[in-house]
Amino acid sequence: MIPVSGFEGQSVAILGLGRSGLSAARALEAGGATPVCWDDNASARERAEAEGFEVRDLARAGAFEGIAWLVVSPGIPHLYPTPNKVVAAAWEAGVPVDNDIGLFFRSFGSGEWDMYDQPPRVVAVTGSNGKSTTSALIHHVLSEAGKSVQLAGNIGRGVLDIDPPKDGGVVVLELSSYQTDLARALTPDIAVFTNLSPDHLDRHAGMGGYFAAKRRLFAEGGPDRAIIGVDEDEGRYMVNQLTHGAADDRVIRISAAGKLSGPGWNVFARKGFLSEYRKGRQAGSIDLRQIAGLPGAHNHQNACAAYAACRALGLAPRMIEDAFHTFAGLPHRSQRVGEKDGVSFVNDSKATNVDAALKALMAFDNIRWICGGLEKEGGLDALRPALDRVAKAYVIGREAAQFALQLDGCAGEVCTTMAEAVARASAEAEAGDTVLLAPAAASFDQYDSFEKRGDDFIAEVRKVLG
Ligand code: UMA
Repeated sequence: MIPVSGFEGQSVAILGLGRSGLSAARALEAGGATPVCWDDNASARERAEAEGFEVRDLARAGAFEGIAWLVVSPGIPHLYPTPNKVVAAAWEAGVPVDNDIGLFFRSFGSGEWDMYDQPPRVVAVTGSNGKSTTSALIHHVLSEAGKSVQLAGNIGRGVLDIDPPKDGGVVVLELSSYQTDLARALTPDIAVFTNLSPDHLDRHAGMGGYFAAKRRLFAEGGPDRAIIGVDEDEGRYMVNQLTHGAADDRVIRISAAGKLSGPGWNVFARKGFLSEYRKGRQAGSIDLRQIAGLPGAHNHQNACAAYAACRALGLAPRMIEDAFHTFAGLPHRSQRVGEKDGVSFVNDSKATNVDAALKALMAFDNIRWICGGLEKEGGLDALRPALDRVAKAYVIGREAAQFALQLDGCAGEVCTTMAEAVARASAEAEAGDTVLLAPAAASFDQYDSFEKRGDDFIAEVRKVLG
């Protein structure tokens, strides 16, 4: 745990008692503060009480008396579509609002580091898609290289839960837009921006607000080194804002869309090969087609981002390449579940939006595509370029019929349930086909999370595999 400093003897309110809220409460207490906790869910409150924390209804009049700071969980709206009433009450009472990420950055440094040869460093990864895989891949490569490395953030572990870093240690943080938007301190050594496509628009009042939230990670005085995906205008804009000229190598540009040139530091994937150029000279190259854990152009972009981060940390190209070969991938992201009679089964339940589903589809041919669920804003038109890869769509979800109507570029069947979709897709699949779950929609109409949806797919596939 990283004890939170700066609040000794003060009361700090915590709203939301899930993974980030409870770890913040523990870390505040360890730093000498008194956490005052609230969650709208009674069982979450009971868990906090069982740990001995004070629970107080923070929406009650006068609840903020004597409170120095408010820490809000990422899943709780702090501004749009409307601010949570506790957040609004903190504004009214003049209490600064923050989150566990802000507390982490203000508490991370320690006096003990004076004795270290190499101060610990933080790599923070954000972007719409690929940030979990990129973060996990950086973590994997650094572990293989023998570094002391920890992984936390949006990937599932509260950032304050990590152990105090060792001499030369690295902390890799996956950060969502919810987290970067509210944090009052964001000072990673290296920051990565993978890509940008519409997501969570209700929480940011549209695309401008969503981009602004992610950009905070690169604000003035931000990271020593920025790694930026330049396949969208927003990435190119940010590179321009951060550099003092084309040769400025504090920014590493990455692309999975084609060759990057110029005198700066560039890493790109083209025709399955990753290339690194610095000052106009080639510094490294990897044949990504041989890396089983990173299939498809979207994973090649993740590979470029992770490679650049590891190079910025001083690792040799050969060491990174060797570690790529042993990366098993993450569950629910291009996850190979098995194969039977020449038919592959792949779980990409994490493809909760259209852009992620498009990338998943572009990684395969002859696809038996399981899709559908709670549709996000913007419709399905962006999927069109991939539909000629789809042999047939098997649509799940409560609104499956409505979803299927929008897929007029390929054959489709309304299946509604996962069991039906897997049974139908596997019955119709021929050798060489891939049965791919890439829903292009959230899971919440039928499941608690995309993980549960992916687990259901795996359970149904196992029945087929026997
Ligand atoms: N709650 C309220 N009032 C509300 C809403 C929620 O009291 O109006 C309470 C709930 O009852 C619950 C708690 O808040 O007890 C949940 O807080 P949370 O949703 O922020 O969840 P945590 O368990 O703290 O998990 C958070 C991240 N969740 C979200 O951003 C929604 C986790 O990312 C992250 O792994 C974890 O912190 C540790 O850092 C998950 C996620 O879904 C994976 N992220 C989104 C995504 O990837 O798309 C952004």
